[in-house]
Amino acid sequence: MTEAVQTSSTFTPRVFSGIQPSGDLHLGNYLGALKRFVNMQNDVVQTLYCMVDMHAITVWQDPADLQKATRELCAGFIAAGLDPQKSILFNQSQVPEHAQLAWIFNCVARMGWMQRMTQWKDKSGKNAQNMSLGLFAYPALMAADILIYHATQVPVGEDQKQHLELTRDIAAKFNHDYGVEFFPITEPVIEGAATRVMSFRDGTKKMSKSDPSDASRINMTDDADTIAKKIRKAKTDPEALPSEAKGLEDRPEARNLVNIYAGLSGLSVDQVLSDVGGKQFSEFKPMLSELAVAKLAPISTEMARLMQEQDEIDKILAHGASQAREIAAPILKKTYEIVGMVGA
Ligand code: AQP
Repeated sequence: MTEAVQTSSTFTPRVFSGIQPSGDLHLGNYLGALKRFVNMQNDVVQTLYCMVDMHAITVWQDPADLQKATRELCAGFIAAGLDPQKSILFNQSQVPEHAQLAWIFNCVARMGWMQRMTQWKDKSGKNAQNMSLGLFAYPALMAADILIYHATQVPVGEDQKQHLELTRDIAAKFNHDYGVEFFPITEPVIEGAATRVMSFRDGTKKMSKSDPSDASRINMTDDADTIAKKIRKAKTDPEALPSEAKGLEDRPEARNLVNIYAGLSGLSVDQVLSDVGGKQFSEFKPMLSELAVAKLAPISTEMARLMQEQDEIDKILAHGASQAREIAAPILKKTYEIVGMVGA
């Protein structure tokens, strides 16, 4: 049995999170994840943020689109406030240790655990037999993304909570099976008013890159007119806004727009409602548009500028990948030793 090298209580605080370059970065990704990546950049010692291109190919991606989306995502990270001098920014496929650890975790995780994942069930639907094996194994790769850095905190949107729980289960089972305390039991960080931004067309469905309707989401590349038009057309109900949060129960579309206002302004839902309670949507939507344009237009302008400097983006990704490998390689080596791989 291998000796424990580090116990959970002694893990250095480290933040990891990722976003898939599987389409346009949208408002849900921004409020649920990216905006909070930026806040944490200033809070903790080391932050690693990844463009998870290997996750993206679990469903078909046109190669040229994948390249463009990866660079655009990196531009979005930087335009939103991530600083390559402070955070390690890289794309997943440049750090092969993710895939190597994922194989070990494929052998730790159980089929039943994967079958219970709601994202797998939602994405595979009635067509599971035709889905890629990668889509099924997605949460084991996600566990590897996190644990290859011994990350202790992972900022994510609400939809990733179950995958984070599975990451904890994989770490605990590995530690138990091999009699070590090698992997930390990572904490999900799911905070703020907008941890689950919903579609503008259906307040019961998550805002998502893969929704075929572009009107269902605000893309971070949308210009001011497009943002205003999408908010104007967003589905609502005929009632005026309530003055208290409990008045939003059973009103998913109204709740969504109020949550977005709170997320963008930094106010709590109660504070927003104390200002806008009693107003009709005809009055509230222009307020929301103005706020969204003020917060998002500078990001999209900066993204467009950075996209003109692709060599610079590629350099940032390559440099970030080499920094990430410095952390990942010894953790993989130790994992191989624990597992009993000769030559590790
Ligand atoms: N609607 C959302 N509200 C709040 N947070 C969200 N996130 C995604 N959608 C929302 C958070 O963004 C981060 C990156 O997500 P991802 O791109 O890796 O995967 P996803 O959750 O599957 O996002 P999409 O847009 O729905 O992509 P597709 O359509 O390709 O599957 C995560 O932290 C996520 O919680």
